[in-house]
Amino acid sequence: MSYENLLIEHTDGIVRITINRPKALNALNQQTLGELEHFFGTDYADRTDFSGVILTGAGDRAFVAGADIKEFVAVAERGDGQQMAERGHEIFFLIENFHRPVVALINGFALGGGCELAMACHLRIATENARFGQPEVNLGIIPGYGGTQRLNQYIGKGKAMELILTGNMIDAREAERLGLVNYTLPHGQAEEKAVELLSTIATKGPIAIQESIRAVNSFYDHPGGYAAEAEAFGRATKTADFREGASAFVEKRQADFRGE
Ligand code: CO8
Repeated sequence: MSYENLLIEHTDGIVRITINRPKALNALNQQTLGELEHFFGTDYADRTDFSGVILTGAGDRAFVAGADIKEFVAVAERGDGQQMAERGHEIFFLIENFHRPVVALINGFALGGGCELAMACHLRIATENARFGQPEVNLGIIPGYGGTQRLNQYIGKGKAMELILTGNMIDAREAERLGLVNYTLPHGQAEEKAVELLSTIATKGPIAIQESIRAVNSFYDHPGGYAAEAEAFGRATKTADFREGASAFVEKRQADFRGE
């Protein structure tokens, strides 16, 4: 499979993946999700000729600004929101359980599915202009790619609830203070830090690294929460509020929610 929306580069034993849709602030459309699935689930699933992955977004404005809203408006017509969320969960589990460490290099907006993608990675390094949030309520829906589960894990229920219910964004320093990112650094230094961390990890036993990832993840192995999220996401995408929220985004206006 050739990649349309992912740039893949090998340097010094590290694979850099750049999500390359800068005009849409690197929003995750189905093609991009499929390519991530192929990279982590097939292409590189059994390869051992690299020590880790750096995942980032093209340009200097966004890591990933969420699921592609213009594309998923059609979910309201098709009625398959739950299945879409379940598919996203499976792809993000591939990243979370990948046999080599994956560092998200967050170089701008990490919103909705973008924040969820960063949280599925093993480590997160933010540049100083990075902004994080789960703004799905602005669209009349809820996080659907694991945000209701993983945000709790990183920052605790109280702050996770606040971010999910308000849709507010936080900056990189606040994200670091809350434990959502490992480091916040100026642009040039952030990538160096990612390389430094992966280089340190590369000197350890690869089996120990793989088993550590499995064991740490097993602490959070509560599939019921993800199923509940997918069901709730599916219900939310069947509402008039979602159609209004998505239309308002496309038309660049404030949404008028009726609770219907
Ligand atoms: N999807 C599609 N296009 C997007 C997205 C997106 N998520 N974000 C930005 N864009 C596009 C804009 O439409 C715009 O395109 P155009 O130039 O053609 O008008 C371009 O990127 C630049 O964006 P803006 O002009 O809006 O730039 P601003 O600097 O004014 O604003 C923001 C930047 C604040 C990031 C703003 O673009 C924004 O709010 N984006 C949406 C963020 C958002 O709501 N993300 C969550 C999406 S929902 C989600 O992720 C759910 C995940 C689960 C889905 C499961 C099943 C599908």
